[in-house]
Amino acid sequence: MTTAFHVRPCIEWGVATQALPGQSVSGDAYLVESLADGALVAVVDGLGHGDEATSAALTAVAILRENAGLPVVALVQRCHQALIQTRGAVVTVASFNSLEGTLSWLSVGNVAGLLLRANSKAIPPIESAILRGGLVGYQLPALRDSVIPVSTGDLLLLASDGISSGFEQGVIATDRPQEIADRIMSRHFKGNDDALALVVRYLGIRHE
Ligand SMILES: [Mn+2]
Repeated sequence: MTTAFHVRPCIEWGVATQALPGQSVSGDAYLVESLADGALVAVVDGLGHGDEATSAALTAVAILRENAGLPVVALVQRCHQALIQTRGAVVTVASFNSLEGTLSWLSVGNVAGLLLRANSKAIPPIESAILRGGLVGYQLPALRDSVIPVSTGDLLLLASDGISSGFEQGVIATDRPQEIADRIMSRHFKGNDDALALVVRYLGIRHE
């Protein structure tokens, strides 16, 4: 007997974006890409704003999409090579592995990354991506990913610096990711920069 498993995406997600007032395009961009045994998500903030920032951010997103199955360190290295001719960008990339139940993440610059644990007794209840100074396409710090266990229901929040810090406060973790992203934007948009909030809930392995 052969059994064909259809594996559904291991995440659900929502995103909210807002350009700097007066700008028609945002220099912030994101990626959500399903993998055979996981998913890659990222938020990219092109330096400055306007068309050149958008170009840098979209170049990075294209590289991430084309190479989504690679480890996050290799992804950032490839983005760096591709962005040398651009203004550069800051980026946080996070790769879920649903076979191992892990999240591997890496930040260059100041795109905030937080993982809110579904288990209210988890210690710590919130994990933060380690933010290292640098600019992809210009100057990379030493690249090392962090790998942490991830459990069904855990909530990953990625936010560009157009979102004020403390944005995780008031998040109702049981809400739909799109509702959470919209509320973060309405409450924490600074107004002096492009802003993007990506909210991802890990669902674990789901066969059907
Ligand atoms: Mn920014």
